[in-house]
Amino acid sequence: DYQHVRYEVADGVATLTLNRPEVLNSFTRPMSAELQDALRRLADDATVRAVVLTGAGRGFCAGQDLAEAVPPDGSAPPPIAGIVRQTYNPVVRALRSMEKPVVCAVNGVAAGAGANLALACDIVLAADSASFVQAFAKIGLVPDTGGTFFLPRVVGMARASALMLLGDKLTATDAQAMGMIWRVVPAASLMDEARALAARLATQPTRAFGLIKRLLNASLENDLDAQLELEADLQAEAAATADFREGVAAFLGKRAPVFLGR
Ligand code: T3D
Repeated sequence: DYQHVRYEVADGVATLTLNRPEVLNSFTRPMSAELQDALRRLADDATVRAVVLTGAGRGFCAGQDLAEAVPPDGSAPPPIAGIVRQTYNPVVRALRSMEKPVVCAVNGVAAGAGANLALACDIVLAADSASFVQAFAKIGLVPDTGGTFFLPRVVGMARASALMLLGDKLTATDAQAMGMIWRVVPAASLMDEARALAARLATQPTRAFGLIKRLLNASLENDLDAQLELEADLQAEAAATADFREGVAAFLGKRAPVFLGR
């Protein structure tokens, strides 16, 4: 029921595909609205225990649709602060607060907001043909979509600065080498690998995964004492789950655990 996002669920795994391939899945407000709606649905759907985010066609996402940002007919562009707050910020928040793992399958170029969308996901796989571009400064903008928050934390200030100031295209292999993404895979097997990874995650203790995400989010800003306290609190939540009881019983019984995600 979406026009610009494909939404498929099978065996506990949801696949969201940005679907404007003719413009490398660049973001319009309608596409973002659909993505936000899809992410809300997934967050609330207990049968979904892992998510794959990818793009249709040869690109992953080329960031803001520049024809929408600066209408070719000369009409006034919409106010940008509002666009960033309504189009990008809620997507980043939804990905980070989603209490289930999101695997990003970067199938091609990820530019501007598209590059930073990938950084907001939990595990990033990229096709060997994919690339990452902090394209913003090339058109006189600053990075958004959480990029100035995540990129220096992920690759360090020196690399983040050069990537954002120069706007050079980074190959998937270089992105992996600098720790920006989890793994590069052959383009032909990207979706199989991403689905297999998500399928594996979907059989694991989903509640613990949600709590791990909460801890990792908090670790980006907490000091050690606050983080130790939060670990104690969330460990209590994890230990109260049926999956914890099952994990221990399976270990002691020398059998494979069957986690139900609760
Ligand atoms: O402004 C605001 O609202 C604030 C929010 C900002 C967030 C942002 O993301 S700002 C950054 C916006 N994105 C960019 O500046 C990237 C622009 N695109 C590119 O630099 C290149 O297209 C790529 C490096 C991504 C890929 O290059 P290439 O050579 O593989 O493909 P291409 O030929 O440039 O693009 C293919 C088609 O997609 C082409 O259309 P055509 O000629 O076939 O009709 C191209 O115009 C279109 N396309 C690519 N990116 C965008 C786009 N159309 C609209 N907006 C785009 N961002």
